[in-house]
Amino acid sequence: MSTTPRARLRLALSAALATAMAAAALATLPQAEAAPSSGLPCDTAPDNAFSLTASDGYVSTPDGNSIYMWSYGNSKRGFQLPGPTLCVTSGQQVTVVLHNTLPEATSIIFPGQSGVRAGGSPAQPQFDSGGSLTSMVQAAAPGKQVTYTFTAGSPGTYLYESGTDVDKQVQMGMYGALVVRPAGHPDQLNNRVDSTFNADKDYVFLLSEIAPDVHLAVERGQAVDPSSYRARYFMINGRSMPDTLAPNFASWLPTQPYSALVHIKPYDAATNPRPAAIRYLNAGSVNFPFHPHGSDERVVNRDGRPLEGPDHQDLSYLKYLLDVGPGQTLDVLMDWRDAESWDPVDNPIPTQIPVITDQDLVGPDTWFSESGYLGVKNELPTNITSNNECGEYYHIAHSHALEQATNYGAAFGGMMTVFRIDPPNGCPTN
Ligand SMILES: [Cu+2]
Repeated sequence: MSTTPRARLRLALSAALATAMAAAALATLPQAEAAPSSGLPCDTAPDNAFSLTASDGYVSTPDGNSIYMWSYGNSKRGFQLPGPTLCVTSGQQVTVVLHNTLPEATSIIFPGQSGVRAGGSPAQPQFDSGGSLTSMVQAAAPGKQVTYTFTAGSPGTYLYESGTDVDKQVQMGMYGALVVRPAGHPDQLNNRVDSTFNADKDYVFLLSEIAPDVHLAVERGQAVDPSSYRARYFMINGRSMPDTLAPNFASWLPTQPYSALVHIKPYDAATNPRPAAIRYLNAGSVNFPFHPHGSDERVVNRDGRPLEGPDHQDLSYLKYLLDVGPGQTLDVLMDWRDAESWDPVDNPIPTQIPVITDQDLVGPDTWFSESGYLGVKNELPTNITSNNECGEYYHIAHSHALEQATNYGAAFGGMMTVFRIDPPNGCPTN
């Protein structure tokens, strides 16, 4: 999608709205004070012993719909979509106890981890007496529990998801992210020094899709008709645009706690040398071709493995459009650079100010700061109120399969968010 002034206006209005909503949520919600408003809220546990409960619940979509889901919740907090982001360190022993409150058996598989045990035995596919596969791993019957253990493997990002009736249960929402950090280097994406990032700028983008007819059938206790599968909602971290911009633990999204707003500052060799980390995961059934506008990203891990040769040659690569395949994870480094070296005196690159009718598109408020350049706000026209706080940039980031950038067909929405870049010296109000 090109960034016409009109498109930029729409998305930036949403971004400014999200900023205001973030401030409101921080003022009212106790758990938001503990978590950053954007970025990765990790679930950690003493001895890495996690307790998850498989349960049902509802999520909301920006068009006012509400969808029946199944998911994994932290047993103390309850249902959420996606499941909690579990953060552990490579080489540590991890225990996950799964309590099943669903009406049918369910389980967890940990793709990319080796030596997984379930109930004390090696994790392995399960068959009925007739030899048909019933589950890819030992499952918990309704009302029962099962314990999985493994030693956290190669640093990187992994899906965890249901291994039972996979097509249905994963579509119903049975997925989450597992982040494995390098021992001693929580600020690296892998064991390589060149994967170092700004530890305060660590983001998870768990991509998924919802086919509402499947959810309605399960809610009504009816058989799922595979031919009725048609994805209508596309999510980042269980939310669709513009909900993706709301802060972590926003009170109005009680079962969808994770933001997808990226909030960074420009690269600066002295004051901001480290890139942000973004961890892409695809829990859906089709490719999600995702890109942020304005910047390439450097892919350093794929499926929890570093991109390097047999002699540790660096095989990471810069990419504009990341085609994230089903079940795949990509860990990337991302920074934003002032490519044109703008300077208000020495290099005042011309910029085109949108005409006033475009700025007025959605009422008397506008995002535009009357300057095309980071950190500068010019005088605003009469009767114009700026939602741009301090001359910050907003870059849209979205799936380039444009039906995935909709809410039930209505553009723009779906698998879309915003990267916010504050001026080098920060934003006084944020
Ligand atoms: Cu685009």
